Amino acid sequence: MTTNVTVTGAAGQIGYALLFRIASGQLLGPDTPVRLRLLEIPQGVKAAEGTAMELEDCAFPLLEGIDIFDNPEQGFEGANVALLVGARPRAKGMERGDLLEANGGIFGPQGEAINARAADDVRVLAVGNPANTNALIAQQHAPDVPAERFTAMTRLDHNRALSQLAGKTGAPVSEIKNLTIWGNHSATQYPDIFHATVSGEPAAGLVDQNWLEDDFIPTVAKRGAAIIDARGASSAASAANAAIDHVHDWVNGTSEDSWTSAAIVSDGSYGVPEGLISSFPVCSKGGSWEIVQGLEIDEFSRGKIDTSVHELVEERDAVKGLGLI
Ligand code: NAX
Repeated sequence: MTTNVTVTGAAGQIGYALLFRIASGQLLGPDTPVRLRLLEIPQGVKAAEGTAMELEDCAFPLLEGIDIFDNPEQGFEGANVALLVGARPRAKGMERGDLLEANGGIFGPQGEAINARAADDVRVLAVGNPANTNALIAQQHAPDVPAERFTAMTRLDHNRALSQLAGKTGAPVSEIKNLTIWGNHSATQYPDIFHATVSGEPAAGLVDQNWLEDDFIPTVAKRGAAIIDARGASSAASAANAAIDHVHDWVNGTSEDSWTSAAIVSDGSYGVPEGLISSFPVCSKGGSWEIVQGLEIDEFSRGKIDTSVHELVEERDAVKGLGLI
């Protein structure tokens, strides 16, 4: 059956890196035809049309159609997968409250449109920043959609952490299992190696605490800024790749031998307040994310998790205070 995939911010740089991979079958698998629904603001429609022309020129066998919209109701009509990429970036001198408010103006109406128009099985991934809180805003505006269908992306952070640990230990990425990103997709996130293994060995035994605290954690958490510094533009292909990984695993299931990370609605696990959209160690089974339970959290990790979760609580309280949820 054809799957309708709505991508917001389709004319942006992540959109450009994402759409061709969706159309080629990498999002949902080689047997699933897709219909793309590109949602942009009016100023972005012409560029989205250009991208659509290029998509046509690829003659992807799985791509059954492309439609472009500048209003959310039409954009989310029948959506089975909704990738919320378009967001309001932080302008110079913008306070956090202004940023949250501007994004509330985007993600609130999009949540309502998803509630009213999307398919019953819709799965939503917020990529646009602040991703966790944008996902929360959308979720709160979609009371008829099960809350667990709203997620935010920390898979890029997860992949960055895999790659850093692989580089340090000299092992291939495929040998690293059970890393976790906890908390917010922000500089407070906590990449946790204490349950990870490298070729079956506990990762924490292979690296020292100084490297962990002074190198690994800040490198992963600040990688986005380092990319901007080097490239003169924010991560795009790697962000698109992570969005593909997230949705692919959500729909098709994670492998038996490792978990991954995703920001999903908390059920109170690991002391994360219920209802927050926070990153956890997760597996996907039968098309749903499940939080990996029963991990021991030592004092160091507890402090790091609490700091990031506290930031999410503050963001939630701020959007509540602004009347956005
Ligand atoms: P761009 O500025 O290249 O593109 C954003 C696009 O969104 C533009 O075409 C704009 O017209 C469109 N847009 C804005 N408001 C919209 C709305 N209301 N409806 C539909 N479209 C709208 O940004 P890009 O580099 O593609 O990044 C997109 C978002 O991803 C940003 O918020 C960015 O911060 C976030 N990121 C999130 C990451 C994550 O790991 N969660 C990592 C990469 C990235 O930084």
